[in-house]
Amino acid sequence: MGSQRLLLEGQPLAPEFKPSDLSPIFRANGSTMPASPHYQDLMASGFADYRLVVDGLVGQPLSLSLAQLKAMPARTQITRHDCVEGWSAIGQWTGAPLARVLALARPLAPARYVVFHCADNLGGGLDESGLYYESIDLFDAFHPQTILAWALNGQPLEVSHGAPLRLRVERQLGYKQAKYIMRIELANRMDQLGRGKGGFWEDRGYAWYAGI
Ligand SMILES: Nc1nc2c(c(=O)[nH]1)N[C@H]1C(S)=C(S)[C@@H](COP(=O)(O)O)O[C@H]1N2
Ligand SMILES: [Mo]
Repeated sequence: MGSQRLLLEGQPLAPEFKPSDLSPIFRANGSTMPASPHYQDLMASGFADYRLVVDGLVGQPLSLSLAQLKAMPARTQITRHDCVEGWSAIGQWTGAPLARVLALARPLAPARYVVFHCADNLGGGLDESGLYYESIDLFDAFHPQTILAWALNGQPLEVSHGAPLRLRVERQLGYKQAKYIMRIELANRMDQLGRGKGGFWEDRGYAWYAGI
């Protein structure tokens, strides 16, 4: 992570591709249909009642509808997704730059991490201990290609790919790309979240920094 940060100091972009490079099929992985009644209700109404909550160490907590997120200036990028399980796919993502959402929420000085709380319980069971979550630091959060994506290949995000909103943080591996984002929390430590390692897979042994 240290050497990558040195090399990436100027926030260079991850490679972007041409429309002709798009993968014919972008496979879905991990959760593909959150089972919670709350998510099922949101899905049934086309996410009209969805709200993205932004809270924690912020000066201005937010609650944004999908329409509000889509009305923000969007960024579109064609990038390659790399999953640790050994597959990759090139897709075109469109969404609101996370930096813009954070600018509205105004992170407070002690904030160090951006935590994404998701709707799906990949760990199974009935309690919340298996809910998917992820986190990145502010360096990656403010990168121009870090977006809250609501479209893949020009179409509204399908449920299997994380509808209505998923993260793209293009210089890291697949498991960092949180799908089904319900809440974004600004935090200054990770040891009180989940099992303390900063993400669902991190809690199960994966590295927190998944730089490519
Ligand atoms: N909420 C949530 N986000 C998730 C996952 C998941 O199971 N739940 N799986 C991760 C993994 S391992 C990968 S490779 C990608 C897969 O994204 P895709 O389904 O759009 O291909 O999502 C990541 N984000
Ligand atoms: Mo993955």
